Amino acid sequence: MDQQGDSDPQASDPADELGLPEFEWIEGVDLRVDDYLRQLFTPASGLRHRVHICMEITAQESGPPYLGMDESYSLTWNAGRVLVRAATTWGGLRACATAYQLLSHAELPSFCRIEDQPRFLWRGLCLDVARHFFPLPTLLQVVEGMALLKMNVLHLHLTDDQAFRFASPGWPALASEQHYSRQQLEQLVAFGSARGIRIVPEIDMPGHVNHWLTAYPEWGLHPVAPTDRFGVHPACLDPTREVVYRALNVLLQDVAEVFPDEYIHLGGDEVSPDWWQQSEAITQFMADNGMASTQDLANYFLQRLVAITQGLGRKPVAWDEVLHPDMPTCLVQNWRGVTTRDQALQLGQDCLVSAPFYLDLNYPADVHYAFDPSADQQSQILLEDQSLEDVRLQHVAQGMAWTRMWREGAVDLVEPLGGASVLGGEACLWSELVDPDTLPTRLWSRLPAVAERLWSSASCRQIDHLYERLEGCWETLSPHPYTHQQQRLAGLGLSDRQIFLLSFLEPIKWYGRLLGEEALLARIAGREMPQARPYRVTTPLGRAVDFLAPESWSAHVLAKSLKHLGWDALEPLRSAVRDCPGPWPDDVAPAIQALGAVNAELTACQRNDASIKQCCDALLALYRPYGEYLPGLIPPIVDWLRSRPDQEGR
Ligand code: TNX
Repeated sequence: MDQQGDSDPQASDPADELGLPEFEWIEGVDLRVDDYLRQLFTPASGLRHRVHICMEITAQESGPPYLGMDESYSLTWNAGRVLVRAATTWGGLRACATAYQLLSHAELPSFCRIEDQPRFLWRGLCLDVARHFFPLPTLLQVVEGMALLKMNVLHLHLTDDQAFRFASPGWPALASEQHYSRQQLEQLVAFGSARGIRIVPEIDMPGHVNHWLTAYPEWGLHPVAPTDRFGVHPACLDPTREVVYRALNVLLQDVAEVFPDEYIHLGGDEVSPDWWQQSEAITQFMADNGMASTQDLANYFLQRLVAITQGLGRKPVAWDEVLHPDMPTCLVQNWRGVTTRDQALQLGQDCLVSAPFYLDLNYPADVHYAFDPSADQQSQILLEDQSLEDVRLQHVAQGMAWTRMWREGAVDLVEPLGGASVLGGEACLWSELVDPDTLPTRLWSRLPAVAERLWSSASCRQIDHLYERLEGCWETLSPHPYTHQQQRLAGLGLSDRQIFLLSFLEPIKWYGRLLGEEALLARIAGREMPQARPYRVTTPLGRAVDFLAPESWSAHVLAKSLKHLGWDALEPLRSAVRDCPGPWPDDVAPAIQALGAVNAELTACQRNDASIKQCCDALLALYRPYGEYLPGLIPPIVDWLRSRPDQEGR
């Protein structure tokens, strides 16, 4: 690094002289970028450096963002001055995010130069706004955070069995009581556009339509009652009736009017074949049209739907269940394990990778980060298998192994057909167990890791520094996920000391919470038991487990200080356990007791009453779910114990 700026008085300005940055435009102001700069760099943004920002953007774009927009930029930081050059508005926006991140750091080199461009064109977040409703201000906050992470697609899963969040003028009875007005969606689209983020709507069909059929039963086969349960429902559209396609034409036209994006997501996931198989009229229709299976029928539905979508001048996206040898051109979103990506490419379909990026599974950030959307299938399968061995996922490994059945039909891809490619990927946050109040810890805790995977080069893999970089991102995101966790736990009436102890716990992983023990075991045994699931749409999400981040940050901090301080690092934890303050909420108490047992094992080990090996074994035996809680502090303590030089002979 060039040290020439060290003597520049501006770079070493004392804090009391920090003012707003000065902006300078070379050749014409790009209003969108100028607006973003002024939003980012306000007196409230707590900048630690006084700066002069000079922008040069060659081509200003006036329309909404689109797939393939040029997001490249260069940024030079030289002793208090930032010079940004970008070919387009989009690169200018990304440069603003980088400048903001850079300048939020306390320590800066006096000089640096960044040449930057995204690796993938599609860097999205799929947010399920159907199972739980997220009001417009929350969505705007999500877009704001995504922009800082240089993401560019917010995919809104607008409809599902439980609710329909889009108001279609053509079919007014579809919208649930809680839905977005046209004006709100336009506001969202406009804000996305201001930040270079496309809003892609999803209307999920022909399954996941229970709610639709409560309003328009004539589009299905049987009457249905509203549902507040999760899991696959039998309700399905009737793909043999023309009235259904006429209705969908109107509906998608209404959607296209509000959302300018080139793509519309048509769903297509988890279609229960029961209704179709049981209907004489449908089986007759299949026989008449030479369809051998309900997959063929689903593909017929997709063909009709894609034709409607194209008729509206739009392109279709659908979940990977739509894979079929005769499928129409459709961007495929992979979610059922890693192998559906290559099945899509083999069929000549472009693909989005999502399977490794499910944020609702409560996995640690590094697990997501390890997956590269373009890596060869064999190495991805290996990673999937390795995660079954990951000690942090052991408690759900049996359930995760169940997903190996998704590998059926996997292909050995030699060359994608017709130049099909991976356009990028999306993190997915399904909201059965997420509402606006629990969103910040669920989303921001790990989204930056996926965002970096989708933006940065494949060679960027420093897992060691990942958590430091995450911390840097959280400082700029609102709300900070761990501050939010503290606040919400305090809101439950818990004391500081209790919150300190709780912060070493995590919610259990995979679908452990959503399925509950009974339904989880039934699923593993091949007998799905939706009626045994513990949660419904109406179950309040207000217990400690709902506010705890998926990954214990206190455990990370502990891991670091163990390295420096050794046993002393454990003292705050151990003293908190010793004067374990009660009372505890019933659901938390067993996990807190487990922390007591952890403390007892550590005490025995420190006094040489137990060997390090015995202590590690005992700790790992304690590392299991206590209800919905997992003592997240155990793996780092075991790692530290095992790394101790004196372990031999003990
Ligand atoms: C499967 S992922 C679904 C969603 C659920 C999710 C979590 C996908 C395309 N479909 O309907 O929310 O599992 O249970």
